[in-house]
Amino acid sequence: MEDCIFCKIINQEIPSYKIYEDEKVYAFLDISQTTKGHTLVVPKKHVTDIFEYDEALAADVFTRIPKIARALEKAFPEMNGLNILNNNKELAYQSVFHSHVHLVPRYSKKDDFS
Ligand code: DGP
Repeated sequence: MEDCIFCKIINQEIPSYKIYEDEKVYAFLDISQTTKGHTLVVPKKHVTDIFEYDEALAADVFTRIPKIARALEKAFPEMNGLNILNNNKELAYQSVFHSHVHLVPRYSKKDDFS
C-alpha cells in the first residue's frame, strides 16, 4: 500500500533490522526498543488492524509467533520473559496502521515499562 511505512519496510524501500521473514510475514526490530530485542511481526499483506483479519491471515501471523519468540530467545539468551501485544485502532494506542504484533523481551523486573 502506498504511503504505508511498514509496506515500505517489507519491500525494502526503508531499511530495517530483520529478525525473520517468509512468504507471509516479516519481523523486524521496533525503532523504539522498549526493551532490547523489541520486535514487530507484520503480515506482508496490508491490513489495518485485527478487524480485517480472516482466519487464514490470523493463522499466517499467529502460528509463526512461537517460532519468532524462540529466535529472539536464542539471539538474546539473557531474556527471561516476553510480552506479546497488539494494539488496534487509535484509542488502543495503535500508531502505525498496518497491523503488527509487538514482541517485547523482558530481562528483569527493572525493565518495567508500564
Ligand atoms: P503501535 O503504537 O502499536 O502502532 O506501534 C508502532 C510501532 O512502530 C512503534 O513502537 C514504533 C514502530 N515504528 C514506527 N515507525 C517505524 C520505522 O520506521 N521503523 C521501525 N523499525 N519501527 C517503527
